[in-house]
Amino acid sequence: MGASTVALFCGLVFALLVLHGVDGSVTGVSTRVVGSGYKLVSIQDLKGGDGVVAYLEVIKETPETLGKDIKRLKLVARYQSGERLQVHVTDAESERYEVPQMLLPREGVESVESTASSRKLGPVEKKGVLASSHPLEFRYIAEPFGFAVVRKSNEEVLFNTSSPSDAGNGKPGFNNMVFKDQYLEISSQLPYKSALYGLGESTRPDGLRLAHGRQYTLWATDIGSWNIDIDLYGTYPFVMDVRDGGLAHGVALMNSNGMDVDYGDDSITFKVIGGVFDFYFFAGPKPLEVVDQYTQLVGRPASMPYWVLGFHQSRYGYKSVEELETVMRRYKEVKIPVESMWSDIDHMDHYKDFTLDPVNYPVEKLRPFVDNLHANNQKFIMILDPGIKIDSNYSTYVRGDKLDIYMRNATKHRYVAQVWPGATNIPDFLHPKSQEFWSTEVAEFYKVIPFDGLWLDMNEPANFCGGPTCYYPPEIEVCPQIDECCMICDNTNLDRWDDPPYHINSLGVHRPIYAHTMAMNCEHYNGIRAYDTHNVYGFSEGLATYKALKEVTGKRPFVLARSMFLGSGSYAAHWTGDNGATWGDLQYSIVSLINSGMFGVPMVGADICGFNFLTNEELCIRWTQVGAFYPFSRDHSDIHVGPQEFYLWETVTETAKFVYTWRYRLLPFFYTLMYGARMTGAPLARPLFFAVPEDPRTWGIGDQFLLGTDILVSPVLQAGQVAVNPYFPAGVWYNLFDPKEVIHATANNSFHSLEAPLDKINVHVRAGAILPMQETAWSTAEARKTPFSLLVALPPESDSCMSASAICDQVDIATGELFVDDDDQLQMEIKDGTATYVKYQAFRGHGRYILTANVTEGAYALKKGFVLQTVSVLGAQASPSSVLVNGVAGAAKVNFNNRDSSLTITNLNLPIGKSFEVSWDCTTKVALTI
Ligand code: MIG
Repeated sequence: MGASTVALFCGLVFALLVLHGVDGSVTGVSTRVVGSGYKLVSIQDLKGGDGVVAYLEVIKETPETLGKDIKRLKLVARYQSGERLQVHVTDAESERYEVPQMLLPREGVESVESTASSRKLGPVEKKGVLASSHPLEFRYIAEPFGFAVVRKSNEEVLFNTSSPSDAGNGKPGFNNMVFKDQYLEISSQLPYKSALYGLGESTRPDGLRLAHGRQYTLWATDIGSWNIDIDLYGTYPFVMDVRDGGLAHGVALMNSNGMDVDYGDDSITFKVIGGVFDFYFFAGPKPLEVVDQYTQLVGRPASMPYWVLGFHQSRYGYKSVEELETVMRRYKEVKIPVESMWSDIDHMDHYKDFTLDPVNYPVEKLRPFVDNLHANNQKFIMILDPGIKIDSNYSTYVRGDKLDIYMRNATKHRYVAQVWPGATNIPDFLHPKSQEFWSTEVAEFYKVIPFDGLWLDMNEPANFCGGPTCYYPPEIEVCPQIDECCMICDNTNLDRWDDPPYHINSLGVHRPIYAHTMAMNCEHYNGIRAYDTHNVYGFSEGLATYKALKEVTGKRPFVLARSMFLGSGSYAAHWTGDNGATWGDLQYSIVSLINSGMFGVPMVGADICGFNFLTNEELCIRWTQVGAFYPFSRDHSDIHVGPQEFYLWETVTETAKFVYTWRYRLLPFFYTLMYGARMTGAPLARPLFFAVPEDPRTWGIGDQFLLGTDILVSPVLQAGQVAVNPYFPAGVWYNLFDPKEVIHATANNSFHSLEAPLDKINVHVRAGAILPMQETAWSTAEARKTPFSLLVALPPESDSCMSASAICDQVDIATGELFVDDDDQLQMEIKDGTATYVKYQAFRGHGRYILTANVTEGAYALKKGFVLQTVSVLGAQASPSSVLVNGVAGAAKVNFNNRDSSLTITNLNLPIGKSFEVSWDCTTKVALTI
């Protein structure tokens, strides 16, 4: 592969609209394939006028090292609802693999119909293809063919596959879309040093923004996430792009083949080893709108049961049911609530799915343990690996064998992988009968142990061997080393699937892609190869597991999965895999959470205190402080390291008791955020640039996160550090734990240095927020039964509106919301009888503060007897002399705390399911100053 291509652009093309930065050198990663690209031979409007269908022909073939060029391509560009533009390019003559519709249902392009009349083929289509109401515009040039996506409101070019060589910056241009059977390449020009995000999954020491000069490889890989900058478990070909001024858009490439994405100083290049180009452009322009538009396409995040928000304890290496009991007892002794116990592969009989070890985890002991958990409102989650041990005495295996749902190799024999149980077959979750298989296994096992959720590991899928030729020599009965390959593999004569012409940069060493997974020439029931579906294997297992749980329990399922893809978040939550107990891993965890949220998987957490390597007290203290604010909060560790339950160190215990008390009080807030995620995709944990995209200083902040819009978490992430200097969006922020500490941030005064002694984490609440809360308890179910309260964070010194003639009583000064539901219902949704939604608003004017609740579908909350008892107001001035509840004085108790200027109104007894109004007069003090 040579440097870059020759582009015979003259000055007349639209591409000139995008001349950005002129300096800077060509970065190393962007080696592009030399080619002359394609030319447009015909283009027609789609019936309905929402786009075009075009045919392209290769101008001059590129060298055949990576295979022959596909001669004729068909391109469909379509404006879609949801502020989305699709650009789909495939072979004009024959069908190619695309992400299966059964996983990700979407409008196909096969059925598009064009109008009879052709568009004129000028050298330049200056106007582009207009859909009048759409915020984006598709433009193209005919030869060499290139397209651009333009934001109409400001004419900004968001994506541009043509880059003139004479752009004046001395850099070679590109116009060489390459389209071969096993190699697709396309580049887009970007502003110099653009701000991009996304392209997961990997661990990012560079921070939140994608780093110029790096190559991001997307290939589902079973490798510990303590390894930085390499392709991890999941793959998300999705980019968010923030431009000067703060306008954001998104780009998703709906393609599950392996790919390298090169990010240069002023370009991005996708190098994909199969499938089609199926780009979706999301117009934004707010970051949250991008996520909204993206999750409209790939699916909204899965609804979560309430208990998922509790604290979870897990460990690989709990030796017996007795040990589980001890762990639960010790947590109880130190008074830390544990919502659930997790069971890793330890409970299995020789690591076989859906079995119990008869010695250490016999059903006679495990079942009472689980029943007891349930009696205490606690939960039990069990792990599953996809590999099914080949064993004719193993009923699960036999049933799968009968249904014939296992993957086959190129010679149509069952493919044999080696995982924990030894030789296994791998279920084909695309097989029409695989759902029946999986649902049956889940149902049978559920009868034995009524688990509350399933945890999917090893679903890249992992294989301790790998490649097309591995077999067990007959003399080997049991592997001497359980997690190392003990099959014989001779991977010298590989076909073009196991050894494709282009080697993606897997693990940073261009290792063969069959390594550590099934052979690439393995086939699904319909002949589709693992080569194409590898990156959606985890998705397919996640979907099957979700459906199985739904059928078996009849309730809202909970699935936690490791290997994910665009859209997996509709079925599963995610943990960041095998991180390490290092300060670096603690830091990177925040970027990983934020990224997962952007990918449509907002229920996410990292193993608290670290999975791999021995943790230590200081690290575990800090990690616990942050982990209590992760959307998904779980302590999990490896069998090879010592235990790390919170009760093992007094300091960790103390800090955990403090932060989890707050987490449990905030459960209604967290759950309402999750409802928001379900409705609009909005992540729970968000980066600061979501709040202040117009301030470029926020673009790189990856060591703090917002929960929704109202809580800002600014943790210590380094050893020995006892101060932080976090960024605050302009406004007033109260220390959540000590509201006398008030931060006044302005655009010019954003960073505030704060003390952070070892026992303290800085968490702030935004003035303008109303947080719904309850009381802490031993479990989320018990917490749900406690009285509700509202934390109303008012901007302090509320002044100008206090005169009787004030005009601002129409504008709320604080808002919040609450969603409560019966979480046995499949989805979180406002529904008569099973869910209630309340909007809270605070106003001021005419000398009074007014807090209102507006209820939608109150019946559920009324039936449950949910009651609001207390309103705590931060930023109050002094004690009010009259508090009216629905216009009536007297009932409530009022207390003003001088120390932190907080006002507590309690004994309210207001049903959550009924709208209300509480008001109090502003103080003489303020009134006099007006
Ligand atoms: O090969 O099941 O990421 O959470 O404890 C290791 C044992 C397999 C990897 C998972 C980890 C889990 C472990 N698993």
